[in-house]
Amino acid sequence: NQYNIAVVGATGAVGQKMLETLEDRNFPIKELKLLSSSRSAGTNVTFKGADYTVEEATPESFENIDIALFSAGGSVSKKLAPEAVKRGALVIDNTSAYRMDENVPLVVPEVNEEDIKDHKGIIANPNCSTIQMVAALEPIKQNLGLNRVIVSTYQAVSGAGNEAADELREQSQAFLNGEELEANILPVGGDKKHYPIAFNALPQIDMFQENGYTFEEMKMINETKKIMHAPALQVAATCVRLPFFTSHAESVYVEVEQENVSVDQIKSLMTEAEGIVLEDDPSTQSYPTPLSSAGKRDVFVGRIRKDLDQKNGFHLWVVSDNLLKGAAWNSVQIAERVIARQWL
Ligand code: 11C
Repeated sequence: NQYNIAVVGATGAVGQKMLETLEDRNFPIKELKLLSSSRSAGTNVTFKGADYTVEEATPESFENIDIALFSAGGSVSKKLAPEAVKRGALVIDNTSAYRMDENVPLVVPEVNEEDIKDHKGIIANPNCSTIQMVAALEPIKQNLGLNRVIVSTYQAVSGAGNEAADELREQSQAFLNGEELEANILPVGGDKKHYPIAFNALPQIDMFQENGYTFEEMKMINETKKIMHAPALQVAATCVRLPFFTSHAESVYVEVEQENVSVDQIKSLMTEAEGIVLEDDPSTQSYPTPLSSAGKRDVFVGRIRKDLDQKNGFHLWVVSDNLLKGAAWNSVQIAERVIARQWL
């Protein structure tokens, strides 16, 4: 069987990776429609050697579409995802528009694939920093029980889109030339103040919420509980943007339920888990980094240590390509599972 696929937001950082991933996976595509906001319509894009012109997304664009992959921002998803569903398409939405909607499954296939079957036309793809963390946490929860998670992130600029990546490039050049740095986008396009990201670290990703956490931090907290079916899990997050282009890294502290757990037990769980690669050997300085994981679909885990004071506490270092497992690959993986399990 082959399917009619629409990619909404085809010219964005995630949209481009969606196309690369569909091509790499040789996804069974009958017809491909590339859509965007009016601003990027008319752009030419190549897929499997053929040229496509990106069209402006309208409700009628979704006639005869089987699966629509959305990543053109929350407002586009809010407006057009219901139109796509009305016309019979399954929407896999990579924005935060529907993630916490109780009628919408929020899915990381390695963690909660079965939730897909309850979909009512929309399946949400979680936030990138959430996806890689829950992929590593789930085998721990399943086998050892999990009470508490405290995460600090080290996130790439591409999470904030192509314009943020351009800003890092320009500021880095300017910094090395001894020029003044111009900041117009980061930490958040829509916020009042902007700070340079080049040679800097910004402890703000997305807008501040009333409780003092940023929206990115609250996404990690709320999405983790929903995906893992663990409303009582204690989760705290601090999200930080750093000056590199690809892959998010995370320092994750966990407290497990089971007593007397060893580091080797956690290492074995990571080795056996689907989609996880263990890179952890201090004797050979083996651990994952943003550069070493960029362009790969897996989640990489290293630096596993026992806490020195808390007997059930462990520290992990979790790294993954934010545009692949964090976005495009997770979405395409959901589409593959939907087809394999006949849940369309
Ligand atoms: C970032 N995690 O790195 C964000 C990007 O909710 O899908 C992903 C935003 C989202 O800025």
